[in-house]
Amino acid sequence: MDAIPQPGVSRIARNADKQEMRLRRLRSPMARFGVGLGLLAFAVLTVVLLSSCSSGSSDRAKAGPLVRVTERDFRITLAPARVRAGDVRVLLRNKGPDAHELILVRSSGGRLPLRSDGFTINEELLDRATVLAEEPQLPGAVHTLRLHLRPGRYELFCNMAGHYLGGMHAELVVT
Ligand SMILES: [Cu+2]
Repeated sequence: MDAIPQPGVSRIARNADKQEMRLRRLRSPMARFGVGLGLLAFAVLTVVLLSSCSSGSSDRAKAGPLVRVTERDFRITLAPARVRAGDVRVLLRNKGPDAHELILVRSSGGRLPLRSDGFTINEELLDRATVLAEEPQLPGAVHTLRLHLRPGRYELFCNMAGHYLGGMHAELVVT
C-alpha cells in the first residue's frame, strides 16, 4: 500500500544485507572454529546438567516408591497397589466433593471390626495395627506422606460416618 513509508522498506533491505554478511562470515574457517567451540561448550554443559539430574533421581530412589492414593466420594484408588517394603512415599489427593480422612492399618486378612453404631470401624481395637491416621482433608487437598512399611497386607480406609461402608477402602500389598 502507499501508506508504507519508504525508510521502512530500506530498513528491511539493510537487514537482508546484514544477514548475507553474517552467512558469509560463517563460511570463513575462523567462524566455523567459533561455532565448533560453541557446540563443544553446549555439549559439556548438557552432560553436566544431565549428570546432576541423574543424582537427583537416585535421591528419589532412596526415598522409596511412590503410591498415589486418590480419595473421592466414595472410593479409594491406589496406584500401584503393590510396593516393596521399606520407605514408601504416599501422594494423597482428595478429589471430594466431601472431606475425607485416611487410616492405614496392617490387616490380618479378615474383616475390620465395626463399632456398635454398625457403620464405622472400631479404630480403638485396631490401635496396635495402625500405621497412619490422617485427619480429614478438604476437597482439592494434595500432600505427600512418608511411611516405612514392613511386608504384609494393609487396609486403607476413610472412617467418616458411612464412608467405609460406602466403599472407601482399598488394599495395599507390601512385599
Ligand atoms: Cu471419606
